[in-house]
Formats: sequence, C-alpha cells, structure tokens
Amino acid sequence: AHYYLEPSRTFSEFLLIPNLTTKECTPSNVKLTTPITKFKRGTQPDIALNIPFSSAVMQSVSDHNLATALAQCGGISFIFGSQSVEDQAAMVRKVKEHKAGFVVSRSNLTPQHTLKDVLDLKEQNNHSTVAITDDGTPRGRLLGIVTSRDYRISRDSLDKQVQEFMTPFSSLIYGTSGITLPEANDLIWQHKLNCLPIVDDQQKLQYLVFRKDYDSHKENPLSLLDSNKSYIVGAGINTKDYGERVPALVEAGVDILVIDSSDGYSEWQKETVEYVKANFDVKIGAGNVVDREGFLYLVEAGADFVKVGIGGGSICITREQKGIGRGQASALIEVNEARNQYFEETGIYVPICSDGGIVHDYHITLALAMGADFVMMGRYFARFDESPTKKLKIGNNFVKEFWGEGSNRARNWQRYDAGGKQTLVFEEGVDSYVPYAGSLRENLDKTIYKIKSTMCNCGSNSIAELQQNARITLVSATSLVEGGAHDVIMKESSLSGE
Ligand code: MZP
Repeated sequence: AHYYLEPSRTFSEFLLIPNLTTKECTPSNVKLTTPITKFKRGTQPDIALNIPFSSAVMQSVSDHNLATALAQCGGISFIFGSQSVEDQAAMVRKVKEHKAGFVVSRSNLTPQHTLKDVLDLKEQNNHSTVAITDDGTPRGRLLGIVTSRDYRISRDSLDKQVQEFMTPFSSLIYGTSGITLPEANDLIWQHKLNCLPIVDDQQKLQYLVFRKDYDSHKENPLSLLDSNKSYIVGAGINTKDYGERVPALVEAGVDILVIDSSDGYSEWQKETVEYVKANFDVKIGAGNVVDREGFLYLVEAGADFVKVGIGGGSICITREQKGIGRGQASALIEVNEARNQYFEETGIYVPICSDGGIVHDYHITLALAMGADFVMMGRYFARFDESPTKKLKIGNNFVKEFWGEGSNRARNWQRYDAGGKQTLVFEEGVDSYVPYAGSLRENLDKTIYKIKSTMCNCGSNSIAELQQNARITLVSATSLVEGGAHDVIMKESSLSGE
C-alpha cells in the first residue's frame, strides 16, 4: 500500500491572510467571470460563467426552475439525470425557452435611481435586458423591462419617463427595437397585452408602456420578443445509458454535460467521454476525482472540465459506508497542482470544479483561492424557494427537504454502480431537511458580496489573481474557537433563556 502521511484536510482548517488592498480593489471592481471549459493559452474558453457557481446534479436541487433562476444570476445548473431521458430533456428545453435577461428587485430600486443606474447594472452583468419585478425573481410580479440596445430616443427623455414609472411603480415599460407598429399591434392583439406602444418617426416601436394591473403571471413579454440569447444550462449523465440520453439532451439544446458519479476514476468514464467527443459537438465534464492521477486520466480521456470531491457532500455517507474519500481542501490542492503543471506543459487550461462540502460562504472563496474555477453546491441551493422540494414547518422553523442521490429515496444506482447489479444495494446518502432561506437571488447577492469583499482583503480583482496571490494558513483547533464570538454572553441566547 501507498501511505499519504499528511492528514487530509477540509476548508474549515484554513484561513486567508490579507494582502495589500489597493484603492482600485473594491467589491464593485471585482470580476467573478470564470471559465468552465478547457482552452488553449491565449484563447478564450467556449463557455464561461459570470459567477463561479453551479448547482448539484441532484433531484432535490437542480430542476428547470432553479436552473433558470441561477442562469439569470450568471451561474449554471446541471439538471439531475436520475429521471427518464424524456423528463430530463424536457427540463433542459424549458430552461432554453427563456431568453437572457436580468431581474432587478423592486426593493433594490429607490425613487432616486435613474435609468442610468439600471442600465449600468445591466452592462456590468453583461445582460441584454433588465426586467424589474416586485420580488427580484422571474416569477415575481413584473414591474418593468428595459432594454437599451437600439434606443433612438434621447437618454434624457427616456430617463424622465422611466423616472415617472419607477417612482410610483405605477406602470410598466418594455423597451425593444426594430419592430414596426403593425407588428407590435399584432403582438398586442395576439397576446392580449394591455399596453401602449410608443413609436418613433419611422413607426418603429421604441417601447411599450403597460398598465399597472397588467398580469405578468399570464405572460412574460420577454419570451415574446427581443434577444436570441438563451440561458445556459447543463445536465448530468451516467456511464450506462448515455447512448440514449446524450442525443436527447443535445437535441433539447443542452450547453454542457457532466458525468455524475461518486468515483470518476474509471474506464466507464473514459468510454463515456470518448463516445460524446466522437459523436457530438457538446462540452462534457467528468469526475469526481480527488488526486492527480484521477485528474490526468480524465483529462487524457478528453474531459472539458474535471470535478473534484469524494465524500464531502452534506448528505453523503460514502466515507462511513465504504471508507473512501479525501478532505475537500487536500483533494483540491493536489488536483490544482496537477492542473497547473498540465497547463505549463501543454498550454491547455482545464477548469476544475470543487464539488461538495461548502458550509460557509468563505469556503467558496477558499475553494477559488485553492484553484477551483467554480464550485458545485447542493445544500446551499436546496434551501431556496426555487429548489424543487417541499417547504415544511417543523416547530417554529421552515425547512426544505433535501436528499442525496445515494439515498433510497433517489434510487440513483447508476451514480454508484461498479459494473454489476442494477439496484442500489446499500445507501451512500441520507434524506434530510435544510433550513429554508428565501429567494435564490437575495442569498446569492449576499454571498457574492462577501466573496468580493474577501477578495479585496486579499488584494485580488479576479479569480485568477486570487489563485495567484492568495496566502493561506492552516489553523489550529484552538484558533478555531478564537474565530467565533467567544467569552461573551450572547444577548439573544441570554434573553431567550437558552
Ligand atoms: P453539498 O453541497 O450538499 O455539501 O454537496 C453536494 C454534492 O454531494 C453533490 O454535488 C454530489 O457530488 C454529492 N452527492 C449527492 N448525493 C450524494 C449522496 O447521496 C452525494 N451521497 O454525495
């Protein structure tokens, strides 16, 4: 046997040491854009995300609703594969039906905000459209949509009109371009829209003003007009039925696939990647691995990205059941070294995804600093309104259901199959609850702000800079105690008598 004499470590055993923060290093200057598919030195990746977040390939996490909400925020979901090929393809199709836009919560806007503020937001986030809804989610009541691409009227006059509608939130505006009045009339008639078209001299539609009581739940005007850019979406596949699953997913418009497996260092994965590469023009990630050998094996097989992590998931009992796995930080550190060396030698950069075991927001920053290009999370996303599971009240608290793919409930035998029986012989995951946390966007905004602030502490304006500059220290068990509130009587608990 070979012995790894260093203990394998988790994120909580590390902290970041601040670097010099320059005046340019502010959260608003930090860019979280990140590659998720391999690329040659000096070129751009085919697929990049605006934020380094992906949601787990799990029944209790990634359906079409969560995928749409996360794509709207600049991340990506991998729709779960433990369902029929038809159902999974239908979910992919539903996400692809949405056109790219950007949702701003009404609560983020005050009467002092100008159109310029909204457009700046739009530009910062690289979106073609800004939709304003009352709760900041695409399912919320639509208050307004603004596009700026080809506006021909002056910013000033538009500004004034938008101010008018924004201040009392009394009407809606839908900006678009290149549509003639007859076309707009057709649309309005066809879709029973309740709005007033404003046209320019050439009878080209400039924007539509909607009535306050317009029922946005019936129809999202975004899906009727403007941009051809659709949301990005991924899907999980397995190493058994890829011959039927992959063609259907590709047909449905999937952007990227990932082989979902608890242990990816296998000939099954190599065969699957090779099949996809030989037959389709679609990106594919593979995993999960926890060491250099596993990483290089999947890269040689042709993987576009590699997923790292075994046994660290919040619902995972693989380490208890089978005694395999590795602390997530140690796994990432080793795979990152292998990736960087591979890049040096070949000029090909292969993104890595840190999957599972993120408990605190700062773990995400640590994962990025340790070389992850993006993270995959299950528990984090399961807590939100948009996840597919039931919200329940237990005692005084709201919770959402969350179960592992290796639990009896998911019955995802393909994820754990070692080439034998087509049943789940023993469980590697649990069925659980997570505290309900509200809407995806609100939580994500907070997490992103925290990451950006920490990156500023570390003197980094981008993920690449963070990976380059980060100084990371191991912490002792006693310094962990020092890191939380200590030696004080907490007011809340003393009042509640706990
Ligand atoms: P977490 O973000 O909840 O800590 O971890 C999510 C990850 O756990 C998933 O992306 C997947 O890799 C892994 N997972 C999913 N189901 C199981 C299981 O039942 C599991 N054991 O380990």
